[in-house]
Parts: sequence; structure tokens; C-alpha cells
Amino acid sequence: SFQMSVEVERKFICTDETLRILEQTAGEQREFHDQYFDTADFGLTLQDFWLRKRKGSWELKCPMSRGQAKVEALCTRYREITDLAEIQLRVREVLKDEGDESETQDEMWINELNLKCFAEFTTIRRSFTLKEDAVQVDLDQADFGYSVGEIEVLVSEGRDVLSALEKIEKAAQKLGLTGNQKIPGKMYIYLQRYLPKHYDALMKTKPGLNKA
Ligand code: V4E
Repeated sequence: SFQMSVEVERKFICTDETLRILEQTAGEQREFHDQYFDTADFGLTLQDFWLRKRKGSWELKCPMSRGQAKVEALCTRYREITDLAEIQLRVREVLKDEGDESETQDEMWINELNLKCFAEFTTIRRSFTLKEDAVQVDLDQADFGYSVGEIEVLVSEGRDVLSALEKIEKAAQKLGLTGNQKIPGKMYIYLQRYLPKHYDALMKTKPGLNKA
């Protein structure tokens, strides 16, 4: 069966105060390079699908039907698909590709579907696990000069998203996060800086999103 999980997360800007709190727990650091793919007319991202390759593995983040208004306030949630055959199926569906549905090997499917890498960057990530709240906190430093934190909870499909929100809220309070503004992720800043046409097209589909 396909491994599908739902990621609920809240981004934040990490202050020295929050960093001090996090550094009381053991953290680990890693580095990765992400490549994001879309068609020339933004067939995936304008529908809020995010296709990415990281360390040789593919992942598709898929939007979920609008749920609790509470989720949209400060957090985002996406279904994450990591099974390649399932990713190909979903991408073909989103792009309304008429071609044969046979699973193609290697990177042939990328060319076939006219997908191109539109953004790539390297991130240094420090991760902390707050065990008592069952959340993970990541501090990301992207190589194009943007740092952002995120509190995230993975829930399995169909599980209660509200309890995830409560965990995130509890962790946010512990970390002294008082802001109630939605903080943009790395990709939004990247698009805003380097691909303003793409960014503007996205903003037209998401009028509620905060500008950076
Ligand atoms: C979902 C999304 C994008 C894809 C990147 O997602 P993100 O979780 O920010 O990346 P990262 O590196 O933390 O992935 P992880 O390691 O957790 O798998 S790019 C834009 N979006 C949509 C989006 C949104 N709807 N709202 C906000 C505030 N940011 C991004």
C-alpha cells in the first residue's frame, strides 16, 4: 500500500530566545539539496501540488480539501506522497495527461510530462524533537539567505488533525512564539526574489497568503 501521511506545520521566525530554549534539547544537523519541478505554465504549483527531489527521493505534497478554518490561520497541512508510482499517477492526473499510464523508469516521466526544475537550493537543517509534545522542530537555513523555523507533526491519513494543531500550539507556547502572523516558507521567498512572475501567478490563486 502507499505510504501517505499528512504533515501539519507552522512556520516561525526563530529569535535568540527561542533558540536558547531549543538548545536545551539535543539536536542534529543535516544538509540537503532540493529540486522542485513544474511545467512551464505552472500546472502543478498553481494547483498547490509541490513535486520535489531531495537526496535522490521524490516527494509530492498535495493540498487537502479545505478543512478547519483554524488550520489555515497559522498552519498548513499537506498530504505527502513518497511512492514513485503513486506520484506519477497523481501528477498525470493533475496535469490531465492523456498519455499511457504505464510506469516509466528513471527520469523519463519528467521529460514526458514536460516537467522542468524551476527552483533548487541547499538547506542546512537543525532538528529538535520535543518529546513531551510529540512535535519536531526544524530550523532551516537556505543557501539563498533565508532562515525559517517550523513546528511539524505527521499524522496518518484520516487521523484527527485537531490534536496535531493542539500539539503545535502547545509547543509554540513553550518556545515563546507569540506572533500570530503566517510566516512564508523557503519556496515563497525564493519565488518572490528570483521568479516574480511565478510568484505573482501563485499569489493570484492564494489571495489570503501574507506577503513576506
Ligand atoms: C507546501 C509548499 C511548498 C513546498 C515546500 O514545503 P515546505 O514544507 O515549506 O518545505 P520543507 O523544506 O520544510 O519540506 P519538509 O522537509 O518539511 O518536507 S512551497 C509552497 N508551499 C505552500 C505553502 C503554503 N500554502 N503556505 C505557506 C505559509 N508556505 C507554503
